[in-house]
Amino acid sequence: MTPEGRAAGSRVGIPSWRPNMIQTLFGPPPEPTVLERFKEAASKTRDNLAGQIDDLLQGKKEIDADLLDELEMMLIGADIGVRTTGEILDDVREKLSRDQLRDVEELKTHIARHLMEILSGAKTEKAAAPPIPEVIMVVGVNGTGKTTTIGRLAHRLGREHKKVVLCAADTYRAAAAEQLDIWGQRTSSDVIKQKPGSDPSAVLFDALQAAKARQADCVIIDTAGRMHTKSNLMSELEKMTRTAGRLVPGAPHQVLLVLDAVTGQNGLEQARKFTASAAVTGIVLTKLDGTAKGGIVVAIARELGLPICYVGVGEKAEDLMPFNASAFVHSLLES
Ligand SMILES: Nc1nc2c(ncn2[C@@H]2O[C@H](COP(=O)(O)OP(=O)(O)OP(=O)(O)O)[C@@H](O)[C@H]2O)c(=O)[nH]1
Ligand SMILES: [Mg+2]
Repeated sequence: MTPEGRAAGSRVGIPSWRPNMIQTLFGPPPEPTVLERFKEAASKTRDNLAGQIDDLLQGKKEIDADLLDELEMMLIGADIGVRTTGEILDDVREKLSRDQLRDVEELKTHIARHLMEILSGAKTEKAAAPPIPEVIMVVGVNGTGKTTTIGRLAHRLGREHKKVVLCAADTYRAAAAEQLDIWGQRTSSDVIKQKPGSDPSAVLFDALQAAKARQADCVIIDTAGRMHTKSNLMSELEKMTRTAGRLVPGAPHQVLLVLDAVTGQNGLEQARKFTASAAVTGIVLTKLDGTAKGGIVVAIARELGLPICYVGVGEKAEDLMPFNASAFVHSLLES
């Protein structure tokens, strides 16, 4: 019996010991829904937050001051942020004083609504049809998951039959271009690279020329990991941005900052610095599967007003999901 079989069987409520026969009769198991995938990805945060909230609220009818204090600590513990947590609690207290919150179930619904408002408030406007070629620059500190994100994005675009060019502008390490090459092969995307140590803007120049000549739909630029505190490396991003704009009007059309969910609140400071140098347009939050502090998503939307475009939920090609605020909030609060 395969683990896949077990999962498939249990999901549709069918005994798990005959998955192959079930598949033969009824075809492959249904794809998990967006909510199911978010629940799986945010399971650590959910076990932490929803589990704690459920324990706290279990058997309680009344919402008292002690309960609210504990709730406050739980929300902060999940990295939702001190400011946002304070706002939620102020709001709850006000509603209580007006008799607008009667029981613990209403309290939970109220928190969910508040989180949804924050997540839906972040800017999300997107051009109806992307320009051709659409130029997407991917930035972030070391090891956050930039290259893996690029591979997974190329995989998504490939499934939409888009022609993708990957630009190996991380020229600091030879291994970086090799890593991108592997994703290029996996996703049938062209990879444009130069020898290690080359000027990243020169590689970008080549990649954009190639993309135009080959009539590619999209160019995704892999950049070297850099500390947001190193001003020379940050100005290199500014130079790349200027180069892109000279070759393709309006490029880069998207600048995605990749943040590692595990680093929590530290990501906020990175985001502020990268936004200043590289005009970040959206966030990719990776490794959501590896943290109990997924509430950082809320802090980012609240503090930076930047949309969360995608979340990384694993290391495989299909483990990048467009962010869905409603599914995310439900996955956090529903145990
Ligand atoms: N579990 C999990 N691992 C991830 C995710 N995204 C990336 N990783 C892993 O994180 C590690 C670093 O990923 P890279 O894509 O190489 O990170 P990078 O930002 O390109 O790194 P540098 O180029 O060195 O700055 C790899 O082992 C990835 O497999 C994710 O969403 N979930
Ligand atoms: Mg990389």
